[in-house]
Amino acid sequence: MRPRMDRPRFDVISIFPEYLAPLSLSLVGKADENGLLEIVITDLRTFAEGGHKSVDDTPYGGGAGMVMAAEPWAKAIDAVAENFDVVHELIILTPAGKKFDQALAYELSLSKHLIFACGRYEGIDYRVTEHYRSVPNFRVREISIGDYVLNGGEAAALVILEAIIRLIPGVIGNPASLEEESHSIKGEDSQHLVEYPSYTKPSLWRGLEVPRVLLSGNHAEIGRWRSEQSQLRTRKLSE
Ligand code: JEW
Repeated sequence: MRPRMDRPRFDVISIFPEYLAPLSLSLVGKADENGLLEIVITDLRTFAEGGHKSVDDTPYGGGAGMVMAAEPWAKAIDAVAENFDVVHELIILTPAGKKFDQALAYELSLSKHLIFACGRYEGIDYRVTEHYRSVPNFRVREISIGDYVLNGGEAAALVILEAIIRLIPGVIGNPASLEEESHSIKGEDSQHLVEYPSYTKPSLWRGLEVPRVLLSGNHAEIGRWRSEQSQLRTRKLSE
């Protein structure tokens, strides 16, 4: 019997399943425990053949390093997809992918089933991407978290999962904080405002005072000051 997809499901496939352990902690882990969503980690090596359970091989065309073979990936992806009669968003982490941003986090937070394929070495045989682009009910996205070098997709998957899962209704206690953020989404260009600086008690700490306006209780003035600070910081970033 197919499980009813009454909550979003997140599958993560990796040869380092222990790297994904943080997913059972904090906000994300609590959302899992509370039944708001389901996260399942799969060890790719479970789907490797032979005594060595090898998942990689030398690259066609030569060059340094190893490439992850297509077949273990296809077996793992088919296995996590077969139980669910929904659209499967297959997220392939790769530095050659589309840069992840908040707009993409919102879009992905509406999905019922996300599958994260975390490669290692020189990445995954590209035919995995090509193949699933032609499989019905699959939508394939190649995503990067930024222009820097990582050793594999696991850290990228953790970042993307946290950004998506906190947008799922019920995961964050205070929807007002989501509301406030949604203003920073509009304008997909980099001209949107960054946050103003925040302070808490004590009002004097190591000789540093909290800006006086924040202690004034004048909310109109506080609002103006914060918006001015956001603009100053935004301008500073683009210098
Ligand atoms: C990412 C998956 C799998 C990096 C960012 N970096 C890099 C790189 C790698 C192999 C070949 C060429 C470049 C390492 N690597 C990954 C890196 C995702 C893999 C192997 C990645 N987002 N996602 N910034």
